[in-house]
Amino acid sequence: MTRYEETRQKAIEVLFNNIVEVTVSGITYRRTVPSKEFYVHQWNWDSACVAMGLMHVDPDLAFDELNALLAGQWKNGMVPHIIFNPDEKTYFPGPDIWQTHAQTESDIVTSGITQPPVLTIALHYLYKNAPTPAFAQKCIDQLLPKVIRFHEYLKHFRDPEDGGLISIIHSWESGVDNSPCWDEAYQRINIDDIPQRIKDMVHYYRTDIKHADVSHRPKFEDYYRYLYLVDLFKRLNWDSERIMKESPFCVKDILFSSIWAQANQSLAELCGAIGKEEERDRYHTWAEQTRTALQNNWSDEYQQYCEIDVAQGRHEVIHEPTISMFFPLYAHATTEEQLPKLLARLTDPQEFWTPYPVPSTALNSPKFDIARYWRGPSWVIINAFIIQGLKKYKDKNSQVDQLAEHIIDTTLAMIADQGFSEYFDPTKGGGFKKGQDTMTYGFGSFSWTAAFFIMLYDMYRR
Ligand code: 9WN
Repeated sequence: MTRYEETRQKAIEVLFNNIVEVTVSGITYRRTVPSKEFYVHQWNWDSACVAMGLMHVDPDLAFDELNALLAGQWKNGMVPHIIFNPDEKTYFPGPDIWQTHAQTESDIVTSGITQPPVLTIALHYLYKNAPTPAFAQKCIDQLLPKVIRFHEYLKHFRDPEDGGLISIIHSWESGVDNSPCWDEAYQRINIDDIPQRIKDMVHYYRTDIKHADVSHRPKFEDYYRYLYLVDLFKRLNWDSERIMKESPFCVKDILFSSIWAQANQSLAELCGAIGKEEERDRYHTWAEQTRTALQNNWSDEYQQYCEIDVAQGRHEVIHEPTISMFFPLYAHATTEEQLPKLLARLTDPQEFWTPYPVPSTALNSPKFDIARYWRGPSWVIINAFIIQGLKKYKDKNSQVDQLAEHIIDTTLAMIADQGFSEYFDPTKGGGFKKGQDTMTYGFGSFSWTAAFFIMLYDMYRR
């Protein structure tokens, strides 16, 4: 067996080991947790990525993963970012903090915000690779209607201006929780104005730093703000319209919107494949609209796509040098003019072209922090999206395919050498000494790291 075949085998073990069965109101759901070391519930975009990886191993497990995720859908169509396991009490903030019971369609307990709609892309992946016509039909009958409702929710509540870009109301929705992108927007929530009871709650209940190195995780000030928003939304009775108007954090997110564009593209193709032409055209139009909006958010001044802070009627450009700027590649939104400019940044060794790319924040940014969560380390999920984004341009620019191939090599090597960590030191590369240096951060035996190893290996190297 080759080294990568062995790693693939280990990846399958990681995934199988992270599968749990949860019974709610007599129905048993089979789903994967991101890591048993800390993330003991089901997360939205993690599960969507895992479902695609599982599709290469056991399609029924892939189906169950999406089915369990969509079972937590809200009455208004939102698919929450966490579907809780009521038997698990260690993760903070748990269901008692969110108090969203009245919002779900079932007795399943969830968080009250969402995450990038990778799940639509996953559903399309399951459908395209269905082992039997019956499997494909099950995807259409049981999952597609719920995914359509999720899209209608996002369009209606998160793009009320109908401009194509999605607003997020909490940085947890972006998936890149403490990215420098959010620093300025969060400054608006003055730490001194946050009630002491929220700070006390964070100090008393915060569990992540009991399990992980405190220097790898978001800071206390971040957590105060995260929980301040949760508390506010709860006081607004989880009314999406009011939250959009009143939240001090509301940002048009490039990463989320890029996934949204591809999700609409996937949904359009899926609807087209089953003869739903009206729906196909509708979601295709949405995909196009978002691509145009992303293109228009390119800034010549900052040489990147920029988020926009739109909280309470503002319109302020955010231009932090982070991996979010590469996501329009995945949306297939990057224009011929923008492409070389974007690639110049990706391949700059001072910025993103490190021995183990792609660092979540540019190396030369004053905000780069080698070990802290989304402020420096390389994440496999991000690499996987950037690789697939670059691959969309391989016929347009000869350099692009080489870059994608390089990131595939480094990503697979990083996992084969270092294991299935949550995130990795982007700088060590060849200088890494086995047994002496550490390159891995966050929690171990991580599901999406394993899932993407399987996918990237099977798609590009097997
Ligand atoms: C909050 C599960 C999730 C990922 C996110 C990642 C992290 C949670 C946390 O873990 O967020 O949602 O507690 O830190 O930032 O992208 O989905 O892996």
